[in-house]
Amino acid sequence: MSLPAETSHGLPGRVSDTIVAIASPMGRGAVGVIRVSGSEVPRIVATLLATPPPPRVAHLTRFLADDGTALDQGLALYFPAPASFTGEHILELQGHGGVVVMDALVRRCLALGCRLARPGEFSERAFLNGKMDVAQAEAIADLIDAGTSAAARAAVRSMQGEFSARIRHLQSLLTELRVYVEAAIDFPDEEIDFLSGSALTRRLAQVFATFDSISASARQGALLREGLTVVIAGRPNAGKSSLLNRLVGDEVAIVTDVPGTTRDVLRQHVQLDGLPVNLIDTAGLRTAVDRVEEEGIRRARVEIQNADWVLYVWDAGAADAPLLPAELAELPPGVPVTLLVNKIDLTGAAARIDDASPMTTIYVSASSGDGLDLVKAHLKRVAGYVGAEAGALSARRRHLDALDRANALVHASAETLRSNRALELFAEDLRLAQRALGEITGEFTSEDLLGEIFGSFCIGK
Ligand SMILES: Nc1nc2c(ncn2[C@@H]2O[C@H](COP(=O)(O)OP(=O)(O)OP(=O)(O)O)[C@@H](O)[C@H]2O)c(=O)[nH]1
Ligand SMILES: [Mg+2]
Repeated sequence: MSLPAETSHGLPGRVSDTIVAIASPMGRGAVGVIRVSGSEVPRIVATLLATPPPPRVAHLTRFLADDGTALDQGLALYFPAPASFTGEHILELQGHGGVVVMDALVRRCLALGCRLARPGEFSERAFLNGKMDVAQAEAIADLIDAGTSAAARAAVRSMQGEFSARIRHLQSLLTELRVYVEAAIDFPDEEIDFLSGSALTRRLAQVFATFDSISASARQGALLREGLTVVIAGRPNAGKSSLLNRLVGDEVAIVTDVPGTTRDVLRQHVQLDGLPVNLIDTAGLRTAVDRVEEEGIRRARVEIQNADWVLYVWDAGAADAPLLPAELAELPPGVPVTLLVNKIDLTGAAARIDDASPMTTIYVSASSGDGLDLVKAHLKRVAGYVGAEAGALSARRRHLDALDRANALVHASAETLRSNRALELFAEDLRLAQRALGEITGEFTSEDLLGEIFGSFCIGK
């Protein structure tokens, strides 16, 4: 795959120094892998290996020290440029995975003119040489980090270029639209036809539908990768820890009838049909009675502030129900909240979900487990999770942001077009939308952001 000629990141297209890194995990292992990439590789092959390996064939040989003795014996794989992962000459050594032997091989490569690779530098070179785009490189990192098999499958799809291909398809739809609009600018006599005709409406509808379907797949992928952070909050004794225990299926939190039992923030990871959820139990919110509780409540508020979703637990038997709205109003604005009315086993109410505004209320019993399935289904629904097998593409927040920005630009611009017929503005907004999409693949990504993305990868990748 080739990169478009116009790039904004200004990184050099060719990097010639030769880098080395241990690509396998640190520590002892049956096999340890060392990767070398760059222009010096042919010379290193000639000096380091007892016998020269044929290109792209596993070759058993000795890896030599400077005095000609063997440092190790193993497989050498030589990939001459450009048919390699980075697009440069690559030598991969599969030796014995001991700390000392791996270290000796790296030192030998350094002595032969290599330098140590920075984190993600192999992937960065692959990107610079047009071997893959940034979204694909990120998908490799996501595959390595995948915590569930659903997340891994989504990462493989993106790594193979499915996400990038769909982004490029969307870009080409925008290009067609631009060509169409620019033709209307050049031939103003036909402008009326252009605006009133159904062709524009049809094209726009196609663009918006494509935006929606990519966003949906990407959102699933981001969810699978990052999960949903759900904070359980509420007054002391409302049953927060009991609820956590129920959702986790284990007695992880201490439950007593003493108000103020929980002080530390408790984190538990659960999966709802493949959707990773970080559940956080917190100290009950009230005026603290001592310094320890005060700190617990402060931490609880920090967690609430950072939550994707808050489950606010309320004791169904609480005598001061009129105070509830004021309590809810104290929660930070912008954080979505669902009210859980707990302990319905005491009031005799039925488990149910009430989707009325301003917030959904679910009636549950942490003791009996009634209504917990409603809570789980509700969380999956608000997360927009449609199931592990729904064709998710591994994606990151920055991808979703770029998609949303591009989508908003086209939407807003189409609106103005209808009211004031400013074709030039419309064409310019389409160009900006294409640029936003180009940030996903790295076509238009600042050098700083690229550095940040690749710098978060592991060494040897
Ligand atoms: N009957 C009944 N009792 C419950 C239910 N949920 C919790 N409780 C009881 O309520 C008391 C407080 O429960 P916790 O889960 O510790 O409450 P909490 O909200 O974590 O309290 P703090 O940690 O002090 O903030 C315990 O005695 C629980 O057994 C429920 O659904 N029904
Ligand atoms: Mg508790």
